[in-house]
Amino acid sequence: MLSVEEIESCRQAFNTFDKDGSGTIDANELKATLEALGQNPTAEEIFLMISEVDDDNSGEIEFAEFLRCIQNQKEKLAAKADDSETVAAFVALGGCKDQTGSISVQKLCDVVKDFGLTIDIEKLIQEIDKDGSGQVDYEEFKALLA
Ligand SMILES: [Ca+2]
Ligand SMILES: [Ca+2]
Repeated sequence: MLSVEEIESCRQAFNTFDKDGSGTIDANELKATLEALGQNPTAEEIFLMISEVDDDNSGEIEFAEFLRCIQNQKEKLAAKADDSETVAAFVALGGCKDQTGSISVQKLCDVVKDFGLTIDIEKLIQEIDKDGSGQVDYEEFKALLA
C-alpha cells in the first residue's frame, strides 16, 4: 500500500501531467510531459503506455489508474529488494552473486543448527533437493526461504 505522503506526491505528479485539469491524462498530455522530460516517444509508444494502465479502456489515465500503476511499480521494487537479501544469504553460504553456483546441503544444515533454529531442515531439504545431489542451487534455496 502507498502511504498518505506517497499518494500526495502521486497527486502532484498526476496534476503535472494533467495540464488542463480535466482529471484524466490523455495521450497529448502524456506526450507533452514526456517531451518536457527530454523524451521523444512515438504515438505508438504513447498508446502502449496508456493501454498498459488504462483498465477501464477509456483511452485516458484516471487518477485511480495512475495510482495503481505507481503501486505496481513500488511492489516490483520491493520484490527486487527481497530478492537481494536472498542472494546475500546465498552468497554467504557459498553461492555466487549472479545466482549461479550452489551451496552444499551439509553447510546449510550446519548453519541452521548453529542458529538453533527448530525447523526440520533435513526434511525441508529432502523436499527441495529433489535430485538428491546434496547441493542446493539458487532457485531451490529461494524456495526454501519462501
Ligand atoms: Ca487532462
Ligand atoms: Ca482509463
